[in-house]
Amino acid sequence: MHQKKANKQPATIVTAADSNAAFPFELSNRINTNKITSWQTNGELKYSMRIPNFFGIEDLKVAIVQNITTDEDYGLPVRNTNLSFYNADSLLFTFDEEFLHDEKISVLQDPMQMADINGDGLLDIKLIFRHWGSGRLNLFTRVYYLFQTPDHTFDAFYVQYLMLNGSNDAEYDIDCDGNFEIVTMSYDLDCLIFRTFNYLDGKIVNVDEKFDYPLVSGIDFNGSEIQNIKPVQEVDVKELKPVEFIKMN
Ligand SMILES: [Ca+2]
Ligand SMILES: [Ca+2]
Repeated sequence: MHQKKANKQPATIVTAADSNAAFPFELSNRINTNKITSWQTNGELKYSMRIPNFFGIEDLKVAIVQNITTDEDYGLPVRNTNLSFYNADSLLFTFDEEFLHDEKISVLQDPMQMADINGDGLLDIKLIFRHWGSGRLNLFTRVYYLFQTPDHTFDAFYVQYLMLNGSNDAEYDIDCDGNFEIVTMSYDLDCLIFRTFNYLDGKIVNVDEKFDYPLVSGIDFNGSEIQNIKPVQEVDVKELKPVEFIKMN
């Protein structure tokens, strides 16, 4: 029986004492991704890679092309980037600088990962672009999820959340149904906030209600690392900034 929750919904409060893991979802199945770093370079500003048989018998080809133009107002160089995905040699779509904050992209630093995130038997793609800032800014990460569709193209989404240094995995199968939950981390009201999302029927849907999320944890930051996790007061979920997955195609 579904019951409407009260407005002042206390989020689940996490403390480090709950388990040996820092957060409860870390006890769930963590996704096992293949990191893909085999970029071929064709000149300093062009990179490509081909993943054999990604779409059944067809290959996935990914290409990054950058070019330098001059800023009209200040005469400074501006790097423009296109990121394109192909089924074999047939172009599926291109992300341009509207979505790619060009100067932050480094194919050497930003691994592309491959896994069947939603458990439908079709491989999916995740691209991680870290913010090149200092301190807490280092945790801000732009992530692109490309879910393969049965007709061998993608449903592509963009989201921004926080990632700890050295961590690339945000997908856990909390309810063991084969569809990995995307667990986003954000920083709001001086707390770490964890939310859960699934790719379902071509959309990204929030599934916090299913898992009694969001999880809320108090933290101390030491530079860009979380130093300490401490209990917090109840948080009004309605006051939290939403985490938005933006459909890109
Ligand atoms: Ca899949
Ligand atoms: Ca699941």
